[in-house]
Amino acid sequence: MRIAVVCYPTYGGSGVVATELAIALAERGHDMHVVSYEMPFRLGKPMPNLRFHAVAVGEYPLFRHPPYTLNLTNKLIEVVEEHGVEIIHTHYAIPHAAAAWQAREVLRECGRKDRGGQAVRLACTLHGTDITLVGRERGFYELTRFSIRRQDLVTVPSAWLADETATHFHTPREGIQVIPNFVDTVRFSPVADPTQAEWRKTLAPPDWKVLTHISNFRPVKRLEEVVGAFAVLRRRMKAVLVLVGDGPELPKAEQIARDLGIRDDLRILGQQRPEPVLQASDLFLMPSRSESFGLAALEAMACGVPVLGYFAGGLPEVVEDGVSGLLCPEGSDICLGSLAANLLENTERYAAMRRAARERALRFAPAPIVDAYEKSLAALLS
Ligand code: GMT
Repeated sequence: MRIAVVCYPTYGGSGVVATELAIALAERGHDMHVVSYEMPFRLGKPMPNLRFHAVAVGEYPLFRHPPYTLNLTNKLIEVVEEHGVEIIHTHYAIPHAAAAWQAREVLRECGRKDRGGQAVRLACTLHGTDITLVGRERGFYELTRFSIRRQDLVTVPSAWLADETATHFHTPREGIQVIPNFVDTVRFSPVADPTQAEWRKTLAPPDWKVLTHISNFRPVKRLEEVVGAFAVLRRRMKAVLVLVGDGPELPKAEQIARDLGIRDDLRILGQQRPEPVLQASDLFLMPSRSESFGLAALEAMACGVPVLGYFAGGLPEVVEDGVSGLLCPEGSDICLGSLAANLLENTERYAAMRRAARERALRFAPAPIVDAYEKSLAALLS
């Protein structure tokens, strides 16, 4: 197959999934073209059949906001015609799904007959806030709904997001395919004892516990509840809270920690490769209320780190409560902190949960999930 993949290049789950999938499909011999405004950060591997096409953004004094969607549409038309692309696979609907639809309309009307672009098929993977938050804003809703309905294939990472899409975007539920996120279980793998992990010494004294949260620190991640849960646990044991990532909620979280007298127990690391931090962690906190899947939680589990979160969004489809992690009623950071402390105090239960977390993550290993994408994309051409 010849596929154009459209994604955001920055740190974030949708870009990671799009890039890893493009690499995996290229390894299977497909001709892959990644289209974005910058080279995605995980697309480091040179391969002859995996190319990156940068979208140059139009600058003109008249434009207060450069019209990126138009530049993207034009780039897609060009890539489809030049490389005989058969499928445009967009990740995150806004504005990618609309740009792909526009490109197809142009190609249908005036694409070169000898290039086959007139028959290009459209696939879109919805990731989360394109449906639960941004896509529902009045300024985006109608076009997002329309362009989702114009796709030949729509996939989502969880049944929960499929239901949300059907309910709020009036898309037939049976037409939405659930294909979960996947994790490289070799790159993300546990160490036998997290207290001996390479990074541990730099994070905490030997007898202290390490709790970790990794995200883009946007309001949807509930950073204040991460700190709240940690504060509950900290009253019962010596521990540090490691924060990896960057984003607008960080100053607020620091202030809450200051008010609670635990600011010195925060380890704010900024953007980091997640693996060494996860390998040195005892628990992972993800108290989002509308996480479509929780790729960061899956990466933690692959490193043998049990996850604590809420019975909310798609997280219960990833974390089995009481087995590979612990889930609380939505919004109860006190519950999260207490359960976390109970678990760390029970050495045997904790060890069993570490094993179960890794076992659960192995169910999301790349091969069968890439198979599912490959099959669904191939069906568009048959
Ligand atoms: O929806 C977003 O916030 C953006 C997106 C991203 O680019 O990070 O995250 C979503 O996609 C990931 C990959 O499918 C999921 O694992 C995340 O759960 C999801 N985030 C949310 O739903 C908040």
